[in-house]
Amino acid sequence: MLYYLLYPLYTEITFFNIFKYITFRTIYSGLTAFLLCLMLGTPFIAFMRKLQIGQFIRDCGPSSHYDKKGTPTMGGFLIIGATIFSILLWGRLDTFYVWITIIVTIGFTAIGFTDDYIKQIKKEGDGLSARNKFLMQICVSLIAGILIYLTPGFNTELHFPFFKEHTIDLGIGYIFFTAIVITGSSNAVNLTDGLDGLAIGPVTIAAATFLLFSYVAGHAKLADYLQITHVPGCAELTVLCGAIAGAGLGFLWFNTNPAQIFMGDTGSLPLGALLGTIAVLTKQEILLVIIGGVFVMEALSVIIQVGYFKLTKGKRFFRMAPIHHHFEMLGWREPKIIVRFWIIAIIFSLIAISTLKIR
Ligand code: 57M
Repeated sequence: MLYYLLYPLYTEITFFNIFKYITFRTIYSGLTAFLLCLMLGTPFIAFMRKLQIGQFIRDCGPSSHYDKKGTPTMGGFLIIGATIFSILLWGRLDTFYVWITIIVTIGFTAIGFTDDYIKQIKKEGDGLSARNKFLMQICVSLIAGILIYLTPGFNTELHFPFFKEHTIDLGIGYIFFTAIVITGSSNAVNLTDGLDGLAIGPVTIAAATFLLFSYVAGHAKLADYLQITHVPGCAELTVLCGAIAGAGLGFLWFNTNPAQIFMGDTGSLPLGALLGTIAVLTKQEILLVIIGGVFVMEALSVIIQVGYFKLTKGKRFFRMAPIHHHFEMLGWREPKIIVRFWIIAIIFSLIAISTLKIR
């Protein structure tokens, strides 16, 4: 919005030329989202408490979670609201990719809110059935996949980190591949959101990492020099990534242990879907496995646990899955687990960034 209002005035007021620069708009998109979460956090928490929308704690979980009962949830409205406000304020809205990410965000926020509403407000057990939730996610993801596939000039080739000369062109299959990436990423973040700050920390780190990749992929000369796919128009996703990272830090202010609010599926589902969408749009679909390494660890731990349980007819590979609960069962205190997972997320991010130079 500000780009259209102020940049054209730079001939009269030279300072407004600054709105042309993505770097400037990214920094202030992040700061705007951060300050919005910071200012609205306390009144939002008070509002949720007034509505008595507090977290239901299942009795089969770690006993350390019992005192979390009643913690306000659906903090995802804060994160997503701040993110969308910031990208609309600081982004260039003539970029189709930005609107695709907004469509995905709204779709997955609606799914997450529906699940939270059934669980936390209607107090009906586990919310949406896994089947219905998955079907709704696939529908939104397929819409995104079709929109991306129909974007003129979009490259349907898969690129692999470290082996930049090898690509696989998926053709129309890219639509279904996109749906798998977005849905998988959404559910992986959802599984990770089981300790204070455990999901929002790596989400913020991943968004900051994609900020770099979208900037490079959106600039022809940089993309050519680093031998990554140039995606015209994806540079504006840098501003979006700045907003996500800023909103993530702002939410973490309240979600840090002991959490004053949880993001709920209202936050975890769209945040994961956003990371998956950005990975596809920046042509870093495979690198998402490294950038989102913590989320992959968490999802894999569940797959291993359930598979091993079935194979051994009742034995558990981990003391409890996802893997953050396993460390709780080992006696690690919550802050220790969280900060160590953040450290791992930063290591994954640095490895992913290193692939820009390794070829
Ligand atoms: C998402 N939700 C948290 C909060 C958050 C297949 C199975 C692995 C599924 C998994 C599951 O139910 N995952 C759902 C994780 C829940 O957090 C809420 O959900 C939102 C995210 N979707 O925003 O609203 C609990 O997590 C804790 N929490 C915090 N701080 C936060 O900032 O402490 C969340 C955010 C909250 C709070 O206690 O209530 C969750 O864990 O459910 N199931 C599990 O993860 C369960 N594992 C399990 O059953 N393992 C089995 C098999 C199935 C793999 C096994 O190991 O044998 C564990 N989680 C719970 N109880 N709550 C253990 C049982």
